[in-house]
Amino acid sequence: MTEVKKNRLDEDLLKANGRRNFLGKSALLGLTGAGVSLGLAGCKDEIAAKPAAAAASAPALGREVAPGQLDDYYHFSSGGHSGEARILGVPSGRTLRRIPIFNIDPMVGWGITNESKAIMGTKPDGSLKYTTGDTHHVHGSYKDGTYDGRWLFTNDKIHSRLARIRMDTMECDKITELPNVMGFHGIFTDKRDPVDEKINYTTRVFCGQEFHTPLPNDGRDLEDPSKWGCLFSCVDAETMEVRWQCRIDGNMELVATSYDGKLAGSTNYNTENAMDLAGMMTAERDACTFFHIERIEKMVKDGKFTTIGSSKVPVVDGRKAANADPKAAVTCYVQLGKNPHGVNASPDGKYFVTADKLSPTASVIELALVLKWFAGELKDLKEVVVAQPEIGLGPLHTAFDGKGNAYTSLFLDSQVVKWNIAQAIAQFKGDKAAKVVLDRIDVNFQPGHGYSSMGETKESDGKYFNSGNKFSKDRFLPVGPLHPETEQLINISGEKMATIAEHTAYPEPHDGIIVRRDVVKTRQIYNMDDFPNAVKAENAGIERKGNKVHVRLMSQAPAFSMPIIKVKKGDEVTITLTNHDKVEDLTHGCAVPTYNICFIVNPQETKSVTFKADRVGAYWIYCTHFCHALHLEMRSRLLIEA
Ligand code: RUQ
Ligand code: CUA
Ligand code: CA
Repeated sequence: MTEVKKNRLDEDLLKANGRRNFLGKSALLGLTGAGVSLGLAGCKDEIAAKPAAAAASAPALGREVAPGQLDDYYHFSSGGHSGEARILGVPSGRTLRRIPIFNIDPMVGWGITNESKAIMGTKPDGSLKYTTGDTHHVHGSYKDGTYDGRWLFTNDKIHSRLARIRMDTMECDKITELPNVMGFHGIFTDKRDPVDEKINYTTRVFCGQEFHTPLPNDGRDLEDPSKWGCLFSCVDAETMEVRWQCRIDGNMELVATSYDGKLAGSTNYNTENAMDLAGMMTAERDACTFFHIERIEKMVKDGKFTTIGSSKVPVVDGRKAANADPKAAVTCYVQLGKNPHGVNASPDGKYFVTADKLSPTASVIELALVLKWFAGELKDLKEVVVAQPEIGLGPLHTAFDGKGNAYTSLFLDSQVVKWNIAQAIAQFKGDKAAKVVLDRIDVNFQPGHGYSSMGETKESDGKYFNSGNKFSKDRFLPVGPLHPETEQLINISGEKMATIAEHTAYPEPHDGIIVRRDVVKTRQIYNMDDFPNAVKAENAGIERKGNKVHVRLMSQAPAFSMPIIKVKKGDEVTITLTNHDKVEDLTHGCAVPTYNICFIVNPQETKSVTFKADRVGAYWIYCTHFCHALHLEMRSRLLIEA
């Protein structure tokens, strides 16, 4: 068994090293570029090595899923600048599917078929508007405080887009571009309506903006960044239209929502409104910005908003100066440690926990107190922070086990730390005997996101924790300068954490959720009637209108419905293909040489492509997806005549 490399430090070692409460600015400048190297240098100080599954108190939770057996959980993760989302099985770590969203995927034909291009967005000439994307976070839709298996949402940081994935087919069905936003990073679904009792499910998605930009970004204020700003956007989960935006001071990174639907919060590492690295680290403390959803929507209803540039989306003022009176405020800025990163809602619905990144602390914010402040019943906003335990260096994200414990990733320490929220609150009140930190485990190396099974729901079950590690160094066979990342699965069901599995991940999954398998109800095959352009026996064949030729094709193993298709040079050819096979897993492909076409049709599915027949000759249209003993014979001749 591979040994777990012991690269850092126990509590005493940290103390002996004289850990600072808050790292100084000059030290931090060193950290940001070389911070990685600080952590990695640590990796070399290998102390003892212990077998991965040594933790005695953890009940057996294996990774083995026997052939023919199914995993207990789905793991939905983002894919970073691959522009996709991914599905794995937990605990096996088996890759189940990739979901192309902002990228082109020739296997399924995403970005190639007319239907997918319409979702991705095209320029007037029909070509794709964007072919790149950077997915960071995947979150599910909720009902009654837990996943309802309806939708997943993910962001594109590059072009500020929000995508929705339907969970019955695991395909993206809508993409919305946020107006006047750049650096759309944090995203979270709401868990219910703040007012209407009956709406106990997700109707909104909240989106945070990380990069300050001129408003609007039309060439004005280029030299005057003091006028630049950041917008918090609310998107309607059903229509995917942007409902409203709220302008704030500072910026936004991660986003969390409360279980009662009343509050959303976003970490704000650039309260300085700075434009460069040094400037973003001048303040000793930054903030978590809270949004009072009901009041923002009331202001929109009452017409108390502006608009920016050509966008019609209502923009409410959430900046500090406009929100000094708690009883009327739509936002408040709760002070935390320096440059906070993650913010996560505890499954009991009581707290947001932030990871303070450049401070060695997490901050625990009691949501009832935030509401009390908004009601004008709290003297000092500072009182909403009810704990600030020291947990280790470079805290980034926190997950929960539903038993009152939190698990925070420590980027610089290359560890995951388990700590108790109630004990942290007791310690903050002065209880010297409080035992806050309960366990630490080394991960390999530099963890970013960590998340637990059902951990962001009321059904948080405290079984598995996935550590998404940003560096793998020498843990796998070398494959050139680009290394894979490491996902490590940790059993958190006992007192001590135990690493039970690890697998590689193609860069760069950021965040994920681990969803119980019974929540997910997928279709086995498509329904032909859901496709208005389905090709059936009665409309199959070639239809010509001027130089527009429509080829309506059917597939049924092992043949396409037309062995010969004749068109003329200069024709605009549309091929619509419906797969008439009804057997589960019987997928056909369709490739057209020279014309750069490749896509698949699943059972009872219809897709189409359009291209200009600009070269004469014979072209074999063939099936790319192994479907039958005569799969190789499954082809048709496309003859393009002069
Ligand atoms: S962020 S490693 Cu894009 Cu989710 Cu924290
Ligand atoms: Cu049809 Cu292979
Ligand atoms: Ca800062």
